[in-house]
Amino acid sequence: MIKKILVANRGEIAVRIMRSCREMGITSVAVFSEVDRTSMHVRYADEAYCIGPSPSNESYLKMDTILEVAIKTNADAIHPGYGFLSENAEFASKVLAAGIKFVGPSPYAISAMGDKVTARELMQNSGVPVVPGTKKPLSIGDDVRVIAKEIGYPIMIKASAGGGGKGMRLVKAESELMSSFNMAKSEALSSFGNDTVYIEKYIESPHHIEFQILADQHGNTIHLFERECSVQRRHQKVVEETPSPHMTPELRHKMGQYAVKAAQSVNYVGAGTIEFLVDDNHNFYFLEMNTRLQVEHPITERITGIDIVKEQIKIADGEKLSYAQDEVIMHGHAIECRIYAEDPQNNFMPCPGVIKHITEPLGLGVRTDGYVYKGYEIPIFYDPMISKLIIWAKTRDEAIARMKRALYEYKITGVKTSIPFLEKIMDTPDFKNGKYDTHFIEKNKDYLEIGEPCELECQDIAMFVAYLDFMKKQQYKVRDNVTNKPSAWKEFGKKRNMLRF
Ligand code: MV4
Repeated sequence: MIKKILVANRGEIAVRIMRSCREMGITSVAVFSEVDRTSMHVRYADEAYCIGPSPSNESYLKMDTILEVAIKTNADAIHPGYGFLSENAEFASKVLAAGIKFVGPSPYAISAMGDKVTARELMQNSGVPVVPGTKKPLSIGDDVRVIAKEIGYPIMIKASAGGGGKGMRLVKAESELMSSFNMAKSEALSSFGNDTVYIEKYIESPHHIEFQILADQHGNTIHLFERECSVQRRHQKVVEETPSPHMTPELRHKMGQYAVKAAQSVNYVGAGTIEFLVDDNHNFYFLEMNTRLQVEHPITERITGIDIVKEQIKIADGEKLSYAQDEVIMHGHAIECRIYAEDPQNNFMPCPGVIKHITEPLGLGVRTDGYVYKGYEIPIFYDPMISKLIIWAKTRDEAIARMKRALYEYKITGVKTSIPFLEKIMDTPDFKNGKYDTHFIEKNKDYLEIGEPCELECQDIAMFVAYLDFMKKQQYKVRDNVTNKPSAWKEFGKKRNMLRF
């Protein structure tokens, strides 16, 4: 029985994982870098240990240090979250070798899917449709020109060790082929220490649709429907929704079956995601598999009612899946907006700094998965995503209206955030109509321009006026209106604050 889990991560996802641990009666252990001493995951955890200096490669990526903490604290399992060591097969092996459960798939599944050429081969052998392209790794003797011509331009050259858009090159004509090919190879070598590349036909205006998978150790594999992830900027997702407005029940059924097949081809265990490109004619192609919990998992949780982290932990503990495929029912519509500490008016530059004020939206159908608090300083060392706003409603239109209401309520000062940009997206006709693909942001860039800088200044001024008003009220003592003595609530509030922080 898993009684204690070390969470090898930080930020919102570390808190998210610990929340499920708490509900399951599992003790949580946090690890943190020097700059993260005051971070929320450290406060939330039952125990917390410093594992080194602030740069990730001196702390959150230190496999042996993290393992040492797990062993010393008697943790039964390690949850890697996303990013950092989550898709590192060597780490998964080391965890297992230490007799600790890894909340994730086998090292074999991680490395097979991490190598995109191997993943394509596995899929083809299982009959899962892949993007037309090279069947084997390109080798020195191959005539790249002939291969590219056979596939037909435009083509994409991708790094086998890449993924998520890293080390990708679009080639429109043979004249650009060799220089792009050589650049792709040397880029792959310097970024991933592996210069293997492969070629795919370029799919012009695809949708990026992924399926959530759950698989237990007893051979049961199910999917939890799709997520539409086409709203991206520089290969970073900005808005995700489920169900996809591009989906039909027939296509969902077909893609769901292939997603399950894809996972079964590597004897997958745990939560995973199968990414597809889908064209306007509903042709779909396997793109890659992510062998971890994803940032956008909460929208799936919201429409299915399934706590994916809880399922991950139960699976790692050897339990059978709690649901059969026909027991997984979709209810309503969910949208997630990722809130970044970035300046949308200055080329989305990361905007680290101190949170002066934060008010989070509340009310029916609203969830926020965040970790920052008033007075917290966002470090420069990690991802600038500070929160995820997850909205549910019965219909897509209602979900968009509710998202706009929640974005309106979301007040963060001290740092610039992507909130005004997200509000614009919710107002864009192509988004409102559900008629968008991976080129959405580029196509609508004039519409998405944030025109009124004074709007942001006004928010600051409004917050300052509210603050002055608050300070004025502070001058009056809070009194019990019956006895006229200082109210006991005041003392109670102080005690609670001391206990919590
Ligand atoms: C593609 C593609 C079109 N054709 N491959 C980008 C992220 C990574 N997961 C794979 N990606 C793509 N691969 C072929 N053969 C389109 C994308 C793609 C994309 C491309 C340009 C701009 C935004 C994009 C968003 C999602 C996917």
